[in-house]
Amino acid sequence: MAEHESLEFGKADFVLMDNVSLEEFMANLKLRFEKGRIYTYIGEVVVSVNPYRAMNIYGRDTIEQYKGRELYERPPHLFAIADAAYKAMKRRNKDTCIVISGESGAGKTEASKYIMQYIAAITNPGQRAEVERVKNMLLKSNCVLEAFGNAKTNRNDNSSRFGKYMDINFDFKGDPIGGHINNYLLEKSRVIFQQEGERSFHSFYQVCVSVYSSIDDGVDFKAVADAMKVIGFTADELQTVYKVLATILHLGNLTFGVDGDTTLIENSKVVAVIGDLLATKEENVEKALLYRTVATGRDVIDKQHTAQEASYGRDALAKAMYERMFCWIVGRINDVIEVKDYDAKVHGKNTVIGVLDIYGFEIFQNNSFEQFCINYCNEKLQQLFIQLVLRQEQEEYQREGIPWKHIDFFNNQIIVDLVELQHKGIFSVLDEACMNVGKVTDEVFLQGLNSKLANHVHYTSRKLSPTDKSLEFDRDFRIRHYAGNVVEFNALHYVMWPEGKLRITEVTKRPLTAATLFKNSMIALVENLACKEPYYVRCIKPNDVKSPLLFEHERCRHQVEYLGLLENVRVRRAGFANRQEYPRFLQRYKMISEFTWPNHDLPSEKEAVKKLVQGCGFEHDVAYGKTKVFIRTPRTLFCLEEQRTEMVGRIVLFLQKVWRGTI
Ligand code: AOV
Ligand code: MG
Repeated sequence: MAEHESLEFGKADFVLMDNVSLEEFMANLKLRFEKGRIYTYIGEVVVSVNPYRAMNIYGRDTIEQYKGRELYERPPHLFAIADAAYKAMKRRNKDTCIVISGESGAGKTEASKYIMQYIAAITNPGQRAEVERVKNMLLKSNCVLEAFGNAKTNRNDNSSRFGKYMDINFDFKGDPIGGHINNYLLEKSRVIFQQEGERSFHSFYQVCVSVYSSIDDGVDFKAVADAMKVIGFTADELQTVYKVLATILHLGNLTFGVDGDTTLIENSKVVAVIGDLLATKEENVEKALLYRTVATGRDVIDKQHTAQEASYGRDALAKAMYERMFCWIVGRINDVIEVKDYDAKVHGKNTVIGVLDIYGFEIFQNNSFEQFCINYCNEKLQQLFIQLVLRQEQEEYQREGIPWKHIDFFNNQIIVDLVELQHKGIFSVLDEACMNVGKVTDEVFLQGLNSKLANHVHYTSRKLSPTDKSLEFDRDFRIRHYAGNVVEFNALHYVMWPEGKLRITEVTKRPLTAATLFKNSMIALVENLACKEPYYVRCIKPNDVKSPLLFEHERCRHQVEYLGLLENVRVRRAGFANRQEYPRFLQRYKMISEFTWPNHDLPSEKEAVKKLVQGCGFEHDVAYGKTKVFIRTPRTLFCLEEQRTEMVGRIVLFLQKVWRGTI
């Protein structure tokens, strides 16, 4: 429980609520938001409410207050969770990760940046130049990735349109020596289409320096260019990036028409510009846009596109160019920040802290393949949270024979299965539909969904529910997500995803579809997170109008419910903050009790631990499992640690005296 805060600001830890009820939870959340206390704990989980205003709580002085302190010593803060993840990594040699979740605009990306800034600020006390260089690169990479991977949406002026997982590697001293970024599915359709009120990726406006009221693209352009130079992009590489951006912009201006049997480009001047930018002849550009190469038997011929095919091709080219450039930029950053084999040998032990900042759950007017993937990704992370925080916790108590009242929570595994299950899930059906080269893919896809998922409670479609007014078009289908939000998709949008179609290569090896690639990357991500010690930040968006004053009760309640925060409080209250196997516990604290130091004569280690705990007066705060001792509040652990430190000091002093012969 966090101290140093008056109750006037509400309860700093939801675990301290008088009654665990939704009303009390909401009242506390609201009070704290209104008092400018945007962070509140549930044990070690940070709940954060987006303040929508600059807060004076991230400066150097605040950092100093959190550095090396225990979680419950200071008011709740992201810095405390970052410090806890850092300490666990450094003291116990554990890989840790910080998982930040919440819907679009809830404050995930801002949180991830503050966490990285904190870690940068508290490390490298020796000011080693190489470490400073690495830290600078890691921080600068954010600015570059946001320019190319973020965009203004109706939910968020700076919405992440890609998922990002960043590992920061530390040496044995606990200083950052490198990192690695994994990026997940960029929403590249944004390059060719944006909904009303939205923009394409920031980078396009930065090169054009258009002015949008709340985004100063001109200033950002300079900042991004400087950051890229610091990271090591050469002047040539920067020029190339600008040329690719310009090419994509010009591609967007191209229109196609027909003259008799011939498809033609209506604005040929644009072709010349594109040719110039790509350093190729105009004819090559024209040919690439108007023809496709097909193999017929032994011959390879150029077949002319229809005007519509040509415009699909133009869009696909623009999207692919942007995506490849984005991946190339990520790759270039990784080249520079990755720990090289040589460094690893020099630095020895190498542990990591991973920071995950993904695109949040979202529903648009038209939801296509990309929203589907984004929302599936959020389902996966919710599943991980359930497994690690809720389920595993309960299972461990059961295994250890600790009395435990089961707590119900909604398990979203059923929706994860709906999407990813082999043969039956939506991704599998999509893959199958894509194999029917030549047929009308979206129809096959929808038929497959309707036949395989007809009885699934989280799926329906216009065909299955013909009277449902919200399913307006024949190709609409709907998924009920864990967030309780109902999201309608239109199968038509799926066909506009050319990578989803299989192209058969010479060796008849089928390339994996975009859907399968994404699914695999999510499964790998979750596996990677699951083997680290996780820390959670759960972000809440207080209103839809970016107001610092408005706490929309219904909106917040909904998020509290679907994030499972109340269940989290219940599990935490019934649970124990810390647990250790008996031998390990004894080894660490045996010197603080006369019954166990230097040796004990009790029948088992469990009995010895009991005696030790009783002697220290912590009996009321502890439970004994089959193999582990469970400690309810962190304060008890803190006291044990303090006593241990004191005893170790005394023992060392004693030994020194013996050594010097003064005793
Ligand atoms: P997101 O990452 O969760 O959405 P952001 O982190 O981009 O959301 O936050 C959205 C906006 O809210 C920011 O641009 C800030 O204006 C404001 N904001 C968030 N956190 C803070 C804070 N701690 N202090 C002040 N302002 C804040 V998305 O990427 O769309 O899912 O995909
Ligand atoms: Mg974001």
